[in-house]
Amino acid sequence: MVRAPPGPDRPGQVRVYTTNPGKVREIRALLEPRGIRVAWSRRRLVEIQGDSLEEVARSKLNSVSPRPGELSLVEDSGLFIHSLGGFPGVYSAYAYRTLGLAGVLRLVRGRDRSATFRCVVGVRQGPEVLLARGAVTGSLARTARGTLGFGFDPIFIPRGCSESFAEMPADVKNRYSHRGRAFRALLRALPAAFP
Ligand code: ITT
Repeated sequence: MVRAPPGPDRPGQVRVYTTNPGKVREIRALLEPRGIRVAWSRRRLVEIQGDSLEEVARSKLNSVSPRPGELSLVEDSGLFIHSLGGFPGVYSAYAYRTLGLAGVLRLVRGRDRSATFRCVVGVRQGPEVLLARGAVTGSLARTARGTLGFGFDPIFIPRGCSESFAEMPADVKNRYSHRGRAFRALLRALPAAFP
């Protein structure tokens, strides 16, 4: 395939701002096979405690200074447990740090175990901001399973699968995951940047 040279509509690379190396592994597996270079800034961006993933993604993007020839990218994700009214949701990082997997599993003991992972990915190109969303519904395992992935992966089993996300390599997880879906939506919405 002949690609147009980098320009205002077609940046040379994407720069991902995240502290989470697991996200970067998955984002590379999504973008690099399409010939998109992924640079990583492991910086904690100013992150508001917002009411929605969209609000948090926007606030992260607002604290990024775009570099010429690059598309700045952030994402915000969370696990929404249906029987807990969507908790931990936007508090997922806090719940993961303080309760851990065992603590979250204790919260759903005796309750319906269905849950949805949601991801909002945002890019900023000059003054423009574009958000794309992805979600996957599944159920919480009885015990943690698998060693791959990160975060809540060992306790989340996507609907229609028998394995947890932590039992899937990144490219397989991406086929089902909230992140895979959000990035595919982003690629569809940005045909000029990702021809
Ligand atoms: P950045 O904000 O720096 O990108 P983070 O890990 O804090 O990194 P989030 O706020 O998006 O990212 O994630 C909230 C929590 O949800 C955090 O504990 C993650 O480990 C977890 N999480 C996000 N995506 C996940 C996924 O695909 N699988 C398992 N856990 C995930």
